[in-house]
Parts: sequence; structure tokens; C-alpha cells
Amino acid sequence: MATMPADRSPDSTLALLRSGYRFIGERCERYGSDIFRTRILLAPAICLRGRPAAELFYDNERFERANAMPMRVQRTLTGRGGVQGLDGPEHRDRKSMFMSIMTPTAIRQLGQLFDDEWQTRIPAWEGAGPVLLYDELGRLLTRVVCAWAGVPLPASQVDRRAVELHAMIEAPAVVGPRHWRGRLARYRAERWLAALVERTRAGFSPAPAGSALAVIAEHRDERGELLPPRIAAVELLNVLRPVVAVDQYLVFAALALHDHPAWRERVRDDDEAAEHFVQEVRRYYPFFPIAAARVRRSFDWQGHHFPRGQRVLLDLYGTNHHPSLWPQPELFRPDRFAGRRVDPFELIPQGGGDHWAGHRCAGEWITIDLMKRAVANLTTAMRYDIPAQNLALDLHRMPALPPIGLTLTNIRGTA
Ligand code: HEM
Ligand code: MYR
Repeated sequence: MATMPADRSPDSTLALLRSGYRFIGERCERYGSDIFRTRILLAPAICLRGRPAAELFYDNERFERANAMPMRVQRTLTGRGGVQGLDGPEHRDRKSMFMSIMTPTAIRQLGQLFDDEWQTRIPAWEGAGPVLLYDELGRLLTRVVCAWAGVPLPASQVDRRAVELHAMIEAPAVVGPRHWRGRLARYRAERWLAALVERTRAGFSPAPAGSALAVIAEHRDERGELLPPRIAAVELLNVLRPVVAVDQYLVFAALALHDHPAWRERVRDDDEAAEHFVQEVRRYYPFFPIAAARVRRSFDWQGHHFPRGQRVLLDLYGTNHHPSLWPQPELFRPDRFAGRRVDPFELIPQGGGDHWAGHRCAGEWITIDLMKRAVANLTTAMRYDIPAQNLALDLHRMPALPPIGLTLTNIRGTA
């Protein structure tokens, strides 16, 4: 057996929360190894990064997801009883429910709603003072995703639901009030959506055919049973929350356009350049740091032993920044995607492998589509200034955003 480098600390949970996105990468560099042993939440865990590691991690024969996510992540970000923690036939069934929502037509409809809403907002932004892009896009995406998903949302409720969805995204990896706000937000949002599912099933709040609400409320599992209302709420939130989370990538895209102004011209009329730009935003900027699984049954890999039940953490950020996959990984260079096949285990900001068979993100195509539309809107639908402000990314904080999330001023529509 090869010896696996090991962290000396009796427990590294706090170090992981404090180091943030570089926790695994820093240690891999220190140990000269893409695999090492540590202790997280008082139990042994194996950390991995790189292409072979990603391919291993997405092998369903070797890993499972039950009890893999720390409870603090389940109680805020993902919820409990949803697709993220399922395995085997149950996962296949639930995942196919999500994938059935992601048709090209549905993705186009969401994108059209997003563009329309963006156009509608421009006059309000023109008259306004500084516009905080993260908050503004959070509200915009909340309206758009609820309309698309068939979830009724009165105008008076938009702010509150947007704040709740943001709270869930910001909470999993922090301690203190921000974490507790995320827990409370999840509790409230699950109650709201479980009641909606019950009303929909009873015929009081009909959902448009094919909408996420209709698909989830009517879904029957492999035993022919409807999902319990609370689980249906968790799954509906697995659509609403991450669509709103795309706002972080949209802020990063705006930041990248600001830092690399030559790309403003290049993305404008060139779809391929826009595609490379968006892929580089997903690769370069930090968002979902780590995926977690447990060893399903013991095995050996590259001379290392993986004992049954052990937690394994795959460094998504670190794989996207791995020096052997990405020359000069700390440079933002969209051209690196020119002529490069996008490999399912190399570019993994939203997980790797296959969307249907594994846990790769169900919303990856939506994310890419919304990012392209936002880049087009930022470069063609309006002009704006970015006043002096602190735009440094804080890689110690998960999720990382510039401190006040990017402020635009002097917005003018071009229409
Ligand atoms: C799973 C990231 C947007 C729905 C995941 C995973 C990651 C991820 C890392 C887990 C992969 C794993 O466990 O191996 C992101 C990021 C997004 C995003 C960074 C950008 C904002 C979306 C969108 C949707 C979505 C827009 C839906 C409309 C899901 C679902 C899963 C998932 C349902 C669970 C899949 C499963 O367990 O099989 N996402 N996601 N995500 N994502 Fe996303
Ligand atoms: C979603 O809402 O599902 C997509 C985006 C969420 C990004 C959240 C980033 C911070 C997560 C820290 C989790 C640590 C996992 C071990």
C-alpha cells in the first residue's frame, strides 16, 4: 500500500471553513499529492483533486451520497430528503424527474423571461442611484424562476423570497447569524412550497403543464407514490434556489468584463467567443467548492485504501485550477477553450460525469444559457459605469463575492 499523506491536526473542520476554496489545493501542493487524509467533523475523510480523482468520485459502484453532506449544509443549502442524498434506483428516478424539466424549449422559455425582465428593469435602473448587481439580479431571477416554474408569487412577496433564497445559499459554510438566517429561511420556504404542492394536488392552484411545479407535484416514484409534500418542497427549492444562485456567476461575469475589457468587444457578435468566456468564468471564479460522498464498499485505488463508509471530498474548485489540466490556472484566459473538448471530468464547477446517471448538476445548461444572455445584456442592451470599489474576491469565504457584490452606476439603455 502507498502511504497517503495525512493532516496532523486532530480535526480540520474549522481550517476548512477558514481556508475556504484553497483548503484542499494548498495541502495537495504541500504534500506533493492529489490525495490526502484528514479529519472533518471529528471523523476521518479523504480529500482528492484532479481528473483521475473526479472520474473515480463519480463511479456509483464505489461511492454513495447517503449521509455524505454535513448536516449544516443539508439544513441550509440542500435540504433533507432531496435528490442530492439519494443513491441507486431512487436517485435515478428522482434525477429523471429533474432532467425531464430541462428540455431545450423550457430552457429557452426561461431565458426569454430573463431577457424580457432585464429589458423591463432598465428604465428603473436608469433613474436609480447605484445599483447593487447581486441584490438586483437576485430579485430579478426570483421573479423569473417563479414565473417559469409555475409558482405564484405576488409582487409584494418578491423581496422576501429573494432574501430567503440568498440566505440559504450564503449559510452553509459560515458560523453565527448568517448560518441561522439560512436555517430559518429554509424552514419558511419549505412550509410555503409544501402548502403550494398540496393546493396544486387538490386542484386549488393549478400548475401549467410541464412546469417544475406540475412535474414535481405530480411525480410518482418507482413504487407509484407521490412525493410527501415536504420532500416535494425540497425538490421545488432545488429548482428555485439554484436558479437564483446563478446571480453569483452573473456578477462574476460582469467582474470579468470589467477586468478584461477587450472581451466586451469579442463576446458581442461572436457566439463562440461568448461560449469560451462563459466557460472560463465557470472555471476561474470560485463557487461550489467541494462535493462530498461516502465509500460504498471498501476498495483500493492507485495503491491507496478507501475503507467503507469513509467520507470523501472532491475539490471542484481545485480541479478547475489544477496546474496539470489548466496551464497558468490563475490567469483568466477564455481562449484556453478554443479547440478544446470540454471533458466531463476536467471542467467541474457543477460536478462531473453524467447528468442522468450521477449527481452532476441538473441545471448546468440553464446556468450556461443565463450566463450567455447576461453577458449579451451587459454588453449590448445597456451602458454603465463601475465606480471605484473594493472588488477583491475573498477566497476564504464560501461562497466568495466581492464585499458588497458589485455596484453599477449611470446605467443607460441602448434601445
Ligand atoms: C447539483 C453546482 C445551478 C439544480 C449540483 C452540484 C453542484 C452544483 C456542484 C453537485 C454535484 C455533485 O454532488 O456531485 C451548481 C452551481 C450552479 C448551479 C455552481 C450555478 C448557480 C443549478 C441550477 C439548477 C440546479 C440552475 C436547476 C435549475 C441542481 C440539482 C442538483 C444539483 C437538482 C442535484 C443533482 C443530483 O444530486 O443528482 N449543482 N448548480 N443547479 N444542481 Fe446545481
Ligand atoms: C445551489 O444552490 O445548489 C447552487 C449553488 C450553491 C453554492 C453554494 C456555495 C457554498 C457551499 C459550501 C458547501 C460546502 C460543501 C462541503
